Formats: sequence, structure tokens, C-alpha cells
Amino acid sequence: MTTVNIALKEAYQLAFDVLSSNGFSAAHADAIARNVTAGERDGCASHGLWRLLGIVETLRKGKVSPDAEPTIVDQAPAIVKADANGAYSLCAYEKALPLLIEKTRHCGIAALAINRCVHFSALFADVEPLTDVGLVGYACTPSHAWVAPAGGTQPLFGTNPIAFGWPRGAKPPFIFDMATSAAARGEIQLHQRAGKPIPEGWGIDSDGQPTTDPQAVLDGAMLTFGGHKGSALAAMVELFAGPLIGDMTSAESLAWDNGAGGLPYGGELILALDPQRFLGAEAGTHLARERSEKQGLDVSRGLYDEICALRG
Ligand code: PYC
Repeated sequence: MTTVNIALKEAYQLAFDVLSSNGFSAAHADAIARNVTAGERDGCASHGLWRLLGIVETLRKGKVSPDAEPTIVDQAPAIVKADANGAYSLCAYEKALPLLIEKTRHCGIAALAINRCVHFSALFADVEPLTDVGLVGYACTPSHAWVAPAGGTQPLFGTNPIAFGWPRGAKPPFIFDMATSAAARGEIQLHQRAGKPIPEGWGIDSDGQPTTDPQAVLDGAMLTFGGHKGSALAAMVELFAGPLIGDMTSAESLAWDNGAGGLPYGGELILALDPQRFLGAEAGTHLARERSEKQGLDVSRGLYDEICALRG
């Protein structure tokens, strides 16, 4: 297969131009272009440049707003709500982030519920800005009903990813971002585009039979990872980022799509926790250790000289 080598800034510009020329406002084009470029940069092809095809297709099908401004609501002492007003989730997330951080610093724990958003993006991008400022992050979202619950053959759950981020001071954060299905739907679509079979265990055909044919799984049902355990986590995501925040389940999202083939529509739940507030005075000990490891120790000259004198 031939490839084209492009620099990251060219990839961003290409994405931005594609989105702008298809009618996305500059704010949405910029947020989406940064997101898909980051996905491609970090080796996550299923949430990289390829996503632009579905992002534009969803607009052409009339299933996403290209320019809606998000509305941010200070819902409760530890809850921010962001209404994406039918646009992709990213601008709503970015506009709500400062208030989420402020509330987390104040309360020690806070939540952001994004509502009425079309969702395509990798969730690691929604926990990394939290770890960047020393917070622990969690994010989850349903999608369309593509995945059969454990023991079933008919799709009910979404791919329902969960992301978790843990800050590590000056070191890179620990982050995982995983679908609760055996693979992201995007991975199956990429196999289908490349004409490659998928690994066993990713899905079943429309007769409920195991298959490695990506198209048969796209037409049939995907499977959860870890059997009933992934299935339970998928159910949790449905409830957390569906009814808890007043938004759709994956089955409702697919019904809303009504065969158009657009990207999932619904909500996302993001939690942020401040280790400094949980640890209280103990957090100071950790901060002092980190500072000393980086900058060394400041010992008073008098004490230093007295200790040195003990060497004889
Ligand atoms: O690839 O799993 C996926 C996905 C979820 C939402 C859109 N695509």
C-alpha cells in the first residue's frame, strides 16, 4: 500500500480546510482538526484522520450542527452542564473545562455532563487536560446500539468507552482509554476498508454466529471485551452518561439516527478529582518530595557547616 508522509501541522491544516470548506465554523473546525490530528499522532488510527470521513458524512446527513455555540450551566456546587446544542462534543468540553477545574479544586471532586452532543472522539483527549493540571480524570460515553450484551445476539449497548487519567507530576500521566466492546467500531471499519479479517471474538454475524468478516460484524453485532464483565461496564456507561445526565442510551441514539448512518448522538460524563483535596496536609509531603527530587535540598549554611564539622 502506498503512503503519503505529512507533517503534523499539515495534517491539522488539511483537516481544518476540509471541515471549513464543508461548512463547520472556525471554532468547531479547529477543535475537531486538533482532535483527529492528536489521535493520528498518538497512533490511534481509529480516532485519527480517517474519522474526517464520518464527521463530514454526518454533517451531510443533517445529523450534526456545524456551528452551534455550546451553553454552559453552573448546575450545582460540584456539577457543570454543557449543552452542545447538537454539535460535536469538543467545543462544549473546551468551554466547560475551566469551570470544571475550578469546582474540582473547590470541592475535591466535580462532574461535567455534556448533553446533546454528537460524539466521535477518543476520550483520552478529555482526561489529559485534567491530568495536565494535576487532577485525576474519568470519562465515558455511550454510542449507537452496536454491541450485544454477554449471552445475547442482538445489539443493545454502544461501544461505550471509558477513559481514566492519573497525573504523575513532571512525568507523563498514566492514561487508559478503552472501549467496553472487544474493539472500537472504528477498528472494524478500518479492517473492512483494508479488506482484512478481524480477530476472532470481536463480533458475530446477523445469525448470531462468530465471524472474522468485518462487514458481517458491522451488519450483525459487536461483542463486549471480557464477556459478562465488559457487558456490565457497558451497562454502567449507558446509565452514567444516559439517564443520570438526562440523555440518550445507545439504543435511543440509534433510533434517533433513523438509518441515516450518522455518528452517535447523546451525552458524555466526565469526573475530575483533586488528589490535594483528598490528601490534605499529606499532599504537601508529596509536593515537597517531588520538589526536592527535582531541585535538591536548601539547607541553612550554619546547619550545613555544623554537620560537615562532625566529619572530623
Ligand atoms: O469507533 O467505537 C467507535 C465509535 C464510537 C463512536 C463513534 N465511533
